[in-house]
Amino acid sequence: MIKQYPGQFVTLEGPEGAGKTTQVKLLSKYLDTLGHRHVVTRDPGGTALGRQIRRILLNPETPVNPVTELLLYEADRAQHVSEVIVPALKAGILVLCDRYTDSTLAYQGYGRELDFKLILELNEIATGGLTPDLTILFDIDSSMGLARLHPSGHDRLEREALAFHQKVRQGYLNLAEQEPERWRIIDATRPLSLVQEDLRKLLAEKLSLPELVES
Ligand code: Z5A
Repeated sequence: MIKQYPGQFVTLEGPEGAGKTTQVKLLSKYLDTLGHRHVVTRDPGGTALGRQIRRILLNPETPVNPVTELLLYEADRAQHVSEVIVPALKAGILVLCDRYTDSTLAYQGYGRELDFKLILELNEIATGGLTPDLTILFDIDSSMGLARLHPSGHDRLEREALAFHQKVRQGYLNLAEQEPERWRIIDATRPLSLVQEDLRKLLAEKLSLPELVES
């Protein structure tokens, strides 16, 4: 892994309902109490332009071809990396990003079965080769994750069949296995407080932030 900027870059990944968003909020509050500078952001929708793209992407009423979908995620990402992520990393700030390039490999690659080489190339173009220092997989069985979501509010991806979500989950496990240095896996089926404890421990170890673990 090549260290490109003074700030540290952590991405949170996982299938539907794994609890990433809840956990990153809890972590952010804790970092605030420690006075540790950080940015919490998300993919898609981390910029003003990205929020417009996100609305199109997740709207179940508008048909979107799989390649169009892929290009929209990558367009969002190119803006997000240049406008939010890289400036924060250059300023030495910790960036916590809810989903990133691995989501595209998991959902559009393993889920939609688009060409991996194409996705890798587009990921490279959109990010300029920016790779996370640490990627945390919040792993959960697909039925359990989907059961956590609100029944009335399902977006385009959440409406996919269980088999699609199972391919996504298995895809994540494959990705983590291929790059064990960068990935860490958390069992996201456990209670919130235990998952948060694991998350802090992993960050403390991998990013040399001992203050994240209470003595
Ligand atoms: N996508 C893609 O296809 N390609 C890409 O390149 C990218 C994304 C970047 C973005 O949706 C969608 O875009 C996403 C992938 C796709 N698929 N979908 N749909 P999003 O940004 O709206 O949301 P998400 O990232 O998919 O969120 P999520 O998976 O639905 O949820 P989460 O962030 O992992 O979980 P949560 O919101 O924190 O929690 C979900 C519920 O579970 C909530 O009611 C919590 O209170 C509950 N929860 C959380 N943790 C626990 C525990 N430990 N126990 C019990 N209940 C819990």
